[in-house]
Amino acid sequence: MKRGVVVEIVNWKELLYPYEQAMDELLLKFRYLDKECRHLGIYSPIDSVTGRLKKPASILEKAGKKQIPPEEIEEKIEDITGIRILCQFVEDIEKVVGMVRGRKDMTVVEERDYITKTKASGYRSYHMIIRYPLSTALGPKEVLAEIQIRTNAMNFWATAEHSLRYKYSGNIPESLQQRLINCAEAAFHLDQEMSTIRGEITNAQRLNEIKGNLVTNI
Ligand code: 0O2
Repeated sequence: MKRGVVVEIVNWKELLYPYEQAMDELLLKFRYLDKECRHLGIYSPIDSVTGRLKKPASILEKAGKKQIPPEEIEEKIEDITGIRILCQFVEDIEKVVGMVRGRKDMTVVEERDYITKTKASGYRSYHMIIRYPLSTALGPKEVLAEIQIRTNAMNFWATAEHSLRYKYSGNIPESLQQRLINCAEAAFHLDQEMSTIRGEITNAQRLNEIKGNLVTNI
């Protein structure tokens, strides 16, 4: 089907509205999970949470690439709502994964571990596809959403590589690609090194938080 025809068939505003609601709700829930851990004085494996709604052009591009007809976009494109959870340390990723698996307000339908199975590009991240129930003005509705869980180092690399992929329309020159692979390896080693002093860092952060709370409570 031609792109112009698809643009006309899909009512984007109507289609995207529940996905925006899902993004807002999930952002709030994961941010509160982090906030609650800090409030209780227990270690939070979450460093920060962001979300994005896939743009119609990007949805169309993916649908075209995967030959998905317009009526199947909602069931087949799993990352219209995208949540990204950043962690300080690699070890925190499995803690977040466990937290997501244990939740009663969402169902995990698929997991993709690009950390153990690093992509050829050098990309590392843990992806979880969830089915998320919404209460909308038109009644109950379920949407799919993708949660990407990665360290700050993995994210630094992925964000830079994503910009380059966009700039070169997916065809990054060979020499640059090799340097990106070198950078991915450096990020991997950074994560490894940071893990070796994890205890020191988290203890220092806890102390700083306690000191900060004492100052604000005066
Ligand atoms: P955006 O702008 O983030 O939405 P496919 O698109 O077929 O490769 P699939 O099957 O939908 O992927 O699922 P996958 O690979 O689990 O997740 C795709 C998303 O993961 C991408 O979304 C990126 O966000 C991220 N990703 C996957 N591979 C790479 C990579 O090599 N480099 C970077 N920087 N990110 C990657 P979109 O739709 O491509 O982009």
